[in-house]
This record gives sequence, structure tokens and C-alpha cells, in this order.
Amino acid sequence: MKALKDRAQTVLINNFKDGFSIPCAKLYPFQWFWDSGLIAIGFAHFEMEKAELEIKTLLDAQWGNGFIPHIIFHTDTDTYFPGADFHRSDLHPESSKKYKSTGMTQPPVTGFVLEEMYRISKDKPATLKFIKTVIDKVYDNHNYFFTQRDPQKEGLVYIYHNWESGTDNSPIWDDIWDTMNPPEYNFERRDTTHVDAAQRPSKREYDHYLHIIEIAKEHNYSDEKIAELSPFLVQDPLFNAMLIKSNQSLINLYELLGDHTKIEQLQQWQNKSIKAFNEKLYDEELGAYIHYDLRNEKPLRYLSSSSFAPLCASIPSEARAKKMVEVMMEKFGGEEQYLCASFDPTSERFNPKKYWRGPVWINLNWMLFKGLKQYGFTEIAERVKQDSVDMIDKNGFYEYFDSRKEMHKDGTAGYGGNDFSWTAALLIDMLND
Ligand code: 2M8
Repeated sequence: MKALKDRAQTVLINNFKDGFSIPCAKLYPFQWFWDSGLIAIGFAHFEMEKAELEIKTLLDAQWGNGFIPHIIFHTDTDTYFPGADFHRSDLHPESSKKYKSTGMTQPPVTGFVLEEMYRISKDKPATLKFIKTVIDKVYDNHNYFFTQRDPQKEGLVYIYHNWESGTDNSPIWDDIWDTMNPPEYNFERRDTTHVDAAQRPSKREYDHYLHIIEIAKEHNYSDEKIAELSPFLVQDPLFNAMLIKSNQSLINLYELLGDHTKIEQLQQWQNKSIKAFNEKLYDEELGAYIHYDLRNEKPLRYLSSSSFAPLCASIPSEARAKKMVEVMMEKFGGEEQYLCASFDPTSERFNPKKYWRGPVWINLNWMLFKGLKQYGFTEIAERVKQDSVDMIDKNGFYEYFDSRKEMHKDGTAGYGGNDFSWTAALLIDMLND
């Protein structure tokens, strides 16, 4: 295991330059929001300074309204599409003047990342000192979400693009694509020059992705207009669980700092969100959490790894957690499968090779590992960890892995980008657990 951990550290070191990390070479040449946060957890184990820099750089790109963009274009490379010129963050009046970025966000992990850094730190006073310099920015980000992304004041925030979800081409979005008919755009994909096209979204799917951005751009990325007009408007259980988990971490960290000025507000958001989450996003029949299509006012009744992520934010009751774990083991946890496929392996839409349509992702496994342990499912948590180690050991530090064990015989069951930062970072964290 020592050798694997050393290799993981090398991956992280090689992907870090000028104050931030790229998710991996070639395919993703910029800084991504939730990647950055999860990467900081890995660095915290062996180079706290880099973990701090990662977060500092990310928050440096925050907009005046508290928004944190999903990609920060630190360099001018045209090896990624769509780049800064397409996204045009400058259209928004409060966007960063210093960095070009996208006009969309990603799962808000920063709050709990700071708490993880504190947990891991061997010099807690120094880490707390760092946290003090950035925590208000994370609070501003939560304030943005709760005040700008929840038009019906429900306690649940929306995402307006599949790229905001992080689970980019989950089969769940197929239902939304069915409600749209975007133009056929002319553009040159870059991802498929780096990675086998069979593992990436289709051209037609990209048309949908671009179309939503065009609508947002027409309105200068106004949150109000997006809420009114975006064909994609979803309450996502993974995204909201990340916000709730981070929100709890902010409460804990402000307590530690002895700063009580914002705790009451955070607690109010927290109580309301957890209640709404349990009332609206839990599907009794499926026995897990699901997405809600706010634009078309209907639940999207599919199981995915996001369905179980609320465990890591302590959202379900003990009884619900038990049911969820039963469902997960029955549908995703058979002997022939690695935990945890990103989409329901019993569904017709399951594809264990393609991006977010079925393969195992280590970031989701890390969340499940944490959540299962919190609820006392120690053995299953261990299996998630062991499965993760096994897949990485057999194939390398890939972006995602085939969930079928039979595919792992010759080391070619890792897909997407290689030497992938969060795969390395979260493996380090699980191995040190
Ligand atoms: C993937 O998404 C990007 C767009 O954001 C892409 O496919 O080009 C997703 O897996 C996302 O969750 C991740 O943050 C990003 C970088 O790792 O790659």
C-alpha cells in the first residue's frame, strides 16, 4: 500500500503548478471547482501548504455575488472545448475581473474540505489560522446559493446545467434532453482527441449542453432569468447534499473559531434544507433519494450513486439509511460488481464504460465510504474502500473504472483521463483512514 500511496502523491505533485491543480493532463487543463476541493484533501496529508494554496486560488476567482465558477481558465490553451471565449464570464456584471471562468458552478465542497483539512492537520492552530482567512468567502458562497438559487424558498437549490451537477452525462438527464430540441452547433470537440469517443458524451448531447449556456449568456448569466428560462432546472441530491455537508462544516468551524456572528443563519438554512431534502427528494418506493426536475415539475425516478450520497451529509434517518444500504447492496453491490456504479446497473440505460452512465468514480466512492462509516455500516464501507484500492491498483489512477469485475483481468478497465488528481487524492485519504 505504501507504494500505491507514493504513486498517488506523485500524481498530485505532477498535476500541481502555479498555485492550483489540473484534474489531469491534456483532457482537463484548467482548475475545476470540486476537483480542486477534493484534491486539497489529498494534499493535506503530505503538503498542507499546497492544500491551502489550492483553496486560496479557487476562492480568489470568486465573483462579487459569492458565486464560485466551475472552471477557472488560468491559461489560454485551446486544447479544451468549450473554453473561456465560449463561456464569456465577463457578461456577468459581478464576475471576477482577474480570472476568466465559466458562468456555472459545481457541487459546493469547500466548506467540508476546510473541515477535512483541519481534521487531517498535524498543526491544528496553523490550519485554523488559515481557515480564518478564507471561511467568510465560503459563507458568502452559501449565501449566494440560498438566496439566488432557490426561487421558491424551499431550502433546496437548483442547478441549471448538467455540468453543474458534476455527474455530467448521467442517464437521468436524458429525460430533460427529451424536452429540448437545440440547434445543431458547429464546433470542434477536444475531449475526443484525448480519450476514446465511446467513453465520452455524444455530439448531440454536447448540442444540448451548449444550448443551455447560450440561453444563460443571452441574459448575462442573470440568476433570475436562468430560473425563469433555462430548460434545465434541477434539484440534485448530490449537489444539495454537498451544500448541506459543507454548511454543517461551516457551523463547526465557526464554533471552533469562536465566531458566532453567522452560526444562527447557517443553522436556519441547515434545518430548512434537511427537512425539505427528506420531504421532497426521498422516494419511498425506490428506497433512496432522487433528482427533481423543477422546470417540468416532476421527480426523476432513477437510482444513481448520487442517490446514496446524502449518507455522507447525515441527511437520512437511521431507518432510511438502513433501507438505502439494502437497496444499494441489492442493485449495485452484487459479487460481480465493484462498488459503486454511477448509475443503476439493473437499468436499460446503464453503460459501465461511458463517463457518468455507469462506471465507478472514486470521488463518489469516497463520499459513500464516509457516509457508510458514519451510520455504522463499517463492513460495507471497508468494501467500498477495498474496491477502490483494487481498481486503482489493477489499472492505474484513472478518471473512472468499469464496474464489472470480469473486465479487470488485464489492467484495461480504467477509462477517461489517467493520472487523475482526485482519484489519487481520495485514495490517499482512504488509505490513511
Ligand atoms: C468532467 O466534466 C467536464 C466539464 O465540467 C468535462 O467533461 O469536460 C466531470 O466529471 C466533472 O465532474 C469534473 O469536475 C470535470 C473535471 O474532472 O470533468
